[in-house]
Amino acid sequence: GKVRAPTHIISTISDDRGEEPTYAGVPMSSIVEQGLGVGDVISLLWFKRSLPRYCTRFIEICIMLCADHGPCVSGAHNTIVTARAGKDLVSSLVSGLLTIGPRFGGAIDDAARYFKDAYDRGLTPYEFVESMKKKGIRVPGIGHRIKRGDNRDKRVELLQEFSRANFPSVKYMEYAVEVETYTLSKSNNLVLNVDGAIGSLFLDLLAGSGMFTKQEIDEIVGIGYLNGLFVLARSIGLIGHTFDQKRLKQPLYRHPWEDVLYTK
Ligand code: Q5B
Repeated sequence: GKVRAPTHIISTISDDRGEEPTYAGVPMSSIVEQGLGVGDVISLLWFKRSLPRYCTRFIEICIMLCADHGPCVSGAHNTIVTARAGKDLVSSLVSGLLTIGPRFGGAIDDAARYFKDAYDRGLTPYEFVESMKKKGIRVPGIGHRIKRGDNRDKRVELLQEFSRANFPSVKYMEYAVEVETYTLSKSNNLVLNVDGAIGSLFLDLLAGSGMFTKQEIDEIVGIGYLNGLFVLARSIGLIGHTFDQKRLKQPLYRHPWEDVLYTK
């Protein structure tokens, strides 16, 4: 038989060697002709399969709802300061993206991990939250700087409405809501936030769609795919903030002395 030189790279998601590029084996022309959207492209390139329409629509809703959250959040702030320092688009974008992490936007994977573990082990919300407290870990997906029990996050409500109407099961999200009911009894800022809503609902998508084996779900949650949704979505807003600052010809940003506590 043929002897093939060993390769240095293995790739399984896309191929541009033929007449047209393919995503997970699906030709580009078929994606366009079928009228598929960015949710389908994410399904093919991240999950290597075509997902049902309600799943791809859910992915698209996540992207739209997380695209931006105003100029005051960590990511937009960094991007604005960088753009005003005269840096280029990519520098301004990555400077914002680099703030995404466990406190800001990057709690989706951990929310999915902890909610899944607690639900699958049958922990009550009380047992779950108190065990996290004992370990000194904040519950990922819970808490917000400006959202409150009496000023809920509209994005969370929209995601819940869509999934209650379209998902076969929302057991992980309902568990997250029970956790929120308990945390809100402790403090009014401990709402289920957008990271927690996406993390718990993506578990429901993975477990309820019948498109993933248990082993695949564990791998997706273990590797941590879900922060990718926030990173991808927020890039849209961060690029917008970069253009906005350039269009407005904003000068170099310098933080006012009055807003710094100089102390020994
Ligand atoms: N406490 C988000 O905290 C924030 C607790 C908690 C138990 C918790 C905090 C947190 C987990 C990470 C998470 C995603 C840092 C947030 C996002 C996207 C965004 C952003 C935007 C957008 C806020 C006051 C007291 C303390 C804490 C306790 C707080 N959180 N206890 N579990 N999860 N959450 N991140 O307001 O006794 O006084 O010491 O880390 O899910 O990022 O819009 O801004 O789209 O851009 O700074 O929405 O909740 O409150 O740190 O002063 O805490 O509450 O231990 O108790 P804050 P702190 P004590 S969505």
